[in-house]
Formats: sequence, C-alpha cells, structure tokens
Amino acid sequence: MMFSKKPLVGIIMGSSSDSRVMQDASKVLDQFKIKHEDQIVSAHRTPSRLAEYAQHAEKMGFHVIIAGAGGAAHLPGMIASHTVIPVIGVPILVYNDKHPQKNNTSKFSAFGGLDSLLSITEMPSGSPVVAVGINKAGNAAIYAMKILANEFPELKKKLIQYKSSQHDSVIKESEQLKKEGLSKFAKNKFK
Ligand code: RP5
Repeated sequence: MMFSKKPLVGIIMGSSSDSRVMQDASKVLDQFKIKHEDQIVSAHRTPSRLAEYAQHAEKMGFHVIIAGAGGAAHLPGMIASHTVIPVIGVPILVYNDKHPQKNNTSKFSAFGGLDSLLSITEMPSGSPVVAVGINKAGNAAIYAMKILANEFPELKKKLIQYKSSQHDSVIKESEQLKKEGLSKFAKNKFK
C-alpha cells in the first residue's frame, strides 16, 4: 500500500441524505485546497461495495478517510476493519426530509445522534475509530489535515495561520464588545 504523493482524502457517507452534513468536510478541504474524492458507500445496503471501497482507498493512496453515517453507524468501523488508513467518523443526526413518511419521527433518528456517536466510538479494543462531535463534518476535515500536516510542511504552515486567525478574530470581537458594552454588542450580533 502506497500513500499518494500529494495530500489526498477520501470522504464517504452512508446515504445521500448525509450529504447535507458531510458537505461541510468538503468545504473545509476546498478552502485549504486539499484534494478529496467523495462517494456514497452504505455498510448495510452495499456491504460488498464497502469491502471494494477499502481496496480502492488503498490503491488511490488516501492518507485519511472521513466516514459519515447516521443511526446504527457501522460505516466508519467497517471501513477501518478493512484497512490501516486512519478513519475519522462523523456521527450524523439523521434528518431525511425526503423520507416517504412525512411525520417527524421518520425524519429524525430516535436518539438525536447519540445512536450514531456510540456506534462509531464504541469499537472493540484493538479496532479503533476516532470520532468528531455529532454533525461536525468540518472538524473531521480539520483533523484530517492535522494528520496530513505531519507529512506536508506547507499544510502545517496553513494550519498555524488558521489558528492565529481564530485568535485574532476573538481579540477583535472582544475589543468591540468592550467598546460597545455587552447589551449593544449582543443586540447587533443577533439582530
Ligand atoms: C445510514 O442511515 C445513513 O448513514 C443515514 O444517515 C441513515 C439514513 O439513511 P436514509 O434513510 O436517509 O437513506 O445508513
């Protein structure tokens, strides 16, 4: 198995309905000009495709795989069982407004995303998958870049700049808050 010479991330999700949340991962990677390949792979509905995808990921040389799934979210764990490429799981709070039944219970997963979070994090000892918070696909992308930054110094520099811009924006907002007073600041912020 060979890793790609340029940073390369695989993004997969269990259903087209997950694209609503998973698009945040692609937005962050695009912002940092990191190449990614995006696919739908369902652990439950396309189990043989899942095994094929793991082989494909190794052939492509993905450095990291970001895998999002909702409900009984087996996708990240099952991919991790087929490859040593690090897998970052995104637990998804299922929200499917295209569901044929129009009532809310069919649109949302029963446990508010906790079902998915636990399915991803509670892998048995020896078969780890890391997970970000529920629906935090953007964080998965940032974490993927942190892994990549060990190998690509240019990316490390960009992440350091990103951190310092976060710092600067907090300072700027704090100065504004101090100047205007809390009530006026909050009124302007949430108008
Ligand atoms: C999981 O089931 C998917 O990851 C998705 O979050 C959830 C619901 O899928 P759909 O019914 O929207 O296709 O496998």
